[in-house]
Amino acid sequence: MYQKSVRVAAIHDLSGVGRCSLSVILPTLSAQGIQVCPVPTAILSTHTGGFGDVAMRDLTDYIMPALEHYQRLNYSFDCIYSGFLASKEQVDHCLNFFEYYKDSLKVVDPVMADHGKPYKTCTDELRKGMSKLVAIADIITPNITEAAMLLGENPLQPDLSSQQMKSFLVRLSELGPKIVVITSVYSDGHYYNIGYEHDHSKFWKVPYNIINASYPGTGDVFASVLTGSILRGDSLPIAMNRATAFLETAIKTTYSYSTDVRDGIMLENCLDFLISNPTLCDYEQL
Ligand code: PXL
Repeated sequence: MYQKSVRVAAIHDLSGVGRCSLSVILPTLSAQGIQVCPVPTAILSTHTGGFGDVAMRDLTDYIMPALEHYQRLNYSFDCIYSGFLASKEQVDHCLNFFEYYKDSLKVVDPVMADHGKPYKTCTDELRKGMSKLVAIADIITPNITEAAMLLGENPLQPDLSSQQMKSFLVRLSELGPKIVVITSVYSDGHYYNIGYEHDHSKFWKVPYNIINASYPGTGDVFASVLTGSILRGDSLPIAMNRATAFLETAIKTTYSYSTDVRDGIMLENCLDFLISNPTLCDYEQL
């Protein structure tokens, strides 16, 4: 019997080395039983985090013809999921995707920055464009630096109280998305991924242990596991739990091998966790 799989159009770059963007989004969602249709925004030899001069081909003029082809085919997607964009023009192309597939789940990962600093490729215009995408999204998944940038606050955020965490979540939701998840939030000696569901007025947090290394691509993996989990019907706190637990496993596995951090997390060693899809319930209310 033919079983239709859940299908996602993933609008992200393809970086050859460094395990980020489509290189991790494809296996992560596939292991969760989701079909990924990549719409590459750019092709890069490596990510932009520490490998020196990158060979890059900007694919700005590819996205609209790809959308037009899918329109001619009357092809459907259950979810449109955008991330790293290579130019400000790509914001409008993503908006066209989101507008055409208006009944699909709209996930925007506003990839712009980390650890208090914008990525080299993040211009002021791209930052403004990301706010437009956030405004039409159902779900957004910024890290704390990106969350602060979207709200016009200092990208370097200090220790946050529960009230401040809730304020971040609510103010981002007021920009448009009904579900907001912020990663890498530091509060009172612990790290958390935090979330908010506007429709249920519920706040969630999932704590995690931090290790002394920072790997690229972890935000992409987090957002992909979260998206896959929600598309499979999990609740928001369980999806946050699954994404956090998977990353904790993958990061600790990688750290044990003392690899070059620029190579990212050893995803391929850990995919069994996503395939077996264990029952989880380790979340807290914020
Ligand atoms: O993981 C975010 C990301 C995506 N794509 C490219 C990047 C980065 C982060 O550095 O450089 C090209």
